[in-house]
Amino acid sequence: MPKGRKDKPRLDVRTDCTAVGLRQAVLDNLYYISGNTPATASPDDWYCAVAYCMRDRMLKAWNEGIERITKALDLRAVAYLSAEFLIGPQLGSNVLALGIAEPLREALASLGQDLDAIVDGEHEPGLGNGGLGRLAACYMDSMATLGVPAIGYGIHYEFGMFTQAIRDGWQVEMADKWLRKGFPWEIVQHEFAVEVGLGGSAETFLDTGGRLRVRWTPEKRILAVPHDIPVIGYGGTFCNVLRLWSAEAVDAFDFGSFTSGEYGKAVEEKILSETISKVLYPNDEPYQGKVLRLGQQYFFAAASLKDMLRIQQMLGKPLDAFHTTFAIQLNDTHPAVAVAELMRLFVDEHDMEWERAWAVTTKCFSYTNHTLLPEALEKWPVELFGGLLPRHLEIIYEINRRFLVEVRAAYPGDEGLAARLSLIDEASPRSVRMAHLAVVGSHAVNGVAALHTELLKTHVMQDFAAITPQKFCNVTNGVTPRRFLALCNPRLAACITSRIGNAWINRFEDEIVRLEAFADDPEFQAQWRGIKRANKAVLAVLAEKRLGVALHPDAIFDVQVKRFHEYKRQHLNILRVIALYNAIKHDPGAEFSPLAVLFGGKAAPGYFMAKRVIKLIHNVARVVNADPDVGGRLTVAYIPNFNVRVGQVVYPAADISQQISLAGKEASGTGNMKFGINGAVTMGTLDGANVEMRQCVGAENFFLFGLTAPEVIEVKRNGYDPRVYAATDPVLGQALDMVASGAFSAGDRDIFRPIVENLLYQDEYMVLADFASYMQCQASVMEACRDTTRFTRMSIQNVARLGKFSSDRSIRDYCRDIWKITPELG
Ligand code: NBG
Repeated sequence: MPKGRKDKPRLDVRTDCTAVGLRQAVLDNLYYISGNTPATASPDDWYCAVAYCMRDRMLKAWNEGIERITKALDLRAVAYLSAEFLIGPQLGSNVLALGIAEPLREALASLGQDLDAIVDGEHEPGLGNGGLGRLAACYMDSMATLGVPAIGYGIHYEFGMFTQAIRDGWQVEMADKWLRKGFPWEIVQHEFAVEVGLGGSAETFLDTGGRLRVRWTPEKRILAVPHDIPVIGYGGTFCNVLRLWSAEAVDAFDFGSFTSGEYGKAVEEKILSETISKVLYPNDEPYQGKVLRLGQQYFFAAASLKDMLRIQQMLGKPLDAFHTTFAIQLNDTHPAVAVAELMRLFVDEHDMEWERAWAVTTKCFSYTNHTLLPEALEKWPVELFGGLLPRHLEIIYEINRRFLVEVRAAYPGDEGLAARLSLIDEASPRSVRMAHLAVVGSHAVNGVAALHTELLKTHVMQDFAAITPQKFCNVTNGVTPRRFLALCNPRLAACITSRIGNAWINRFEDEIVRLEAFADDPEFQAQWRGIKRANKAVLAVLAEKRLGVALHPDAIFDVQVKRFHEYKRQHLNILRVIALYNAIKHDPGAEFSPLAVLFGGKAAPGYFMAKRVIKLIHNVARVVNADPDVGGRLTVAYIPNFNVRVGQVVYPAADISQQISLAGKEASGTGNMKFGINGAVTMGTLDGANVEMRQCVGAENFFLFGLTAPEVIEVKRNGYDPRVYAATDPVLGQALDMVASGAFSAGDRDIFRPIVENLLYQDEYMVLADFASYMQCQASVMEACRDTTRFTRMSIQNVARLGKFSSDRSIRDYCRDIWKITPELG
């Protein structure tokens, strides 16, 4: 440095958070990473430059987070094992966590760029199907915000959830190439890659000490390469990591084959290995027979456990203290094979006594069940399982043998009980019951809403609850108020903050209730309505642009967005629309408050009925929207390709949230909560978490209809005949007749016959039984909406009273009741 020159303090463009520093940092990243100047940069280049800027500012906390887990001897961390993490767009939420939106906005504006446009341009990673994967992401957010050390372990799918397009009303699936332009948030950690075996055989041998041991010789080895994504908590100081494994070939290129001219064979291994993490399986498809899916499950469970053991060894802690380092949460049964793998590692590879290994294993694991639908409980045919994981099958048999010895000792003579509890279903084909493996291998099992846990204990897992009642507990789901209020609804967030300060963002449970004081304040009410209207206008622009459908922001926005499944009953909703349409047609002059009914959600590609319901919605929309008698008072729209990003526009714009599953079928639901905290009032059944939401908001702030779970069982027991309902309710009868007679399909009577016949002759989810009650409920909704003061109060009270449904509360519950971890912050 030449003498005498006055040193200006050096601007650290890698961490500075002023507008000036951020501006320079964006320019530097633009130039040094993508080789662009502002003159040549594309929107993607700008996005990447800003993303790297944020990542740079997360690295300190990120590294501290990794050190925390790998250096602190007395610390217990959560290992959250989940086949899905539906993390959604990253830029907006990271900017929010770091708290630098304003200087960043200013920096970008000075470069002629708009932060919101850049945020909107992000292509989200669709690494999940729906609620389960999104829940995992909300929990990662809450753990980082509360200061709970955690690693999320999952799969780095090359193709996530398919992109949905609609052609002539039918769903068309397209590959989701989310990695095409790279993913700036992740860091690939080649040095922590591990090998995972598959197939082959297991044999016994005598070790040097003369002991009988088992050795598994896999036929195939695959390299699992970790891709780390930072998960930073609100406030920007605490950071955890999401570690997603991608499959690579151990030897990507067989030079021998290449030199002998077999070019295809030279890369065969690479192609086969990479298949493992190629694509996310859509749910709602039968599990049977998908060997690749079991391969995926084992792949990520095994890689994650190896990684944890590496950390344990790095800490210098003995293996039988493994449970003091990690609380391993099984998010559904997808990673349940980890129970057998940890036993294999302990017993076969580290020569631990079976009893000791089992004691440590069961202290590590806990299991969350997410479904009551019997067809969704995973079962693997023994033959398929043994072919892929021969040693694990033996271990499962041994776990089962010991378990059944205990059962028979405690309940002598009750062979029925032993058969029901067995990890093996003896019915043909014999199969491994993954939920049973998860329950037996865990010290805690939880359902995801009070009703769901109750039904688990009294029905689906009744026998386990009888023999080990202490294992069962409830942790009601929650959603992060950061993404699903602060980020997605900035107008409402600012309005709330102006009244109660901003502590609600990370203390939602305690703070949001203070909004109650303003529920009847006319000025606040007017502001509240203005915000809802503005949010609806935003959605209306999107609908106009993407669908060519005109939605009026003064209409009531009535929304059902979620995966398509018969138990969720989108067909009940569309039958309601048809009935309302008929009412208008019957008396076009009668008063009818404008109503916009919106749908969104994907159907599994192989789910015939769900796809047909999507088509029916489109056809009904075409007829209703074009009818001059309706005159725009009833509008139907289907928003394609529903994902996290679309959700962030939809939730803030809803007046009415449709949560209409048949009671006893939806484990919890989380969309219900996302709508609720954005001020939508629920029209719903007593199912899943709706039950608790209604308790919190009060019956007067919830539109209830339908059979209760016990009534469902009762009606079915007495022999449910849907035709009786169709014959005795003329409104329902007419709606069904219209669908059947081709009123929405230009006279084609075939296209929707499967739906109508299924409803009339089967109706497993009791659409017809709940229809009349749903229509009555609709009448009370219309009445409530006519009284704007009353409806606004309902909306405010929904937000104010839903503090419980923050995922921060859920994580505190897990920490206290299951993981025995004390959050470091908050
Ligand atoms: C889903 C349930 C939802 C629940 C989420 C998250 C599966 C297997 N289950 O009701 O259907 O909200 O899990 O717990 O995806």
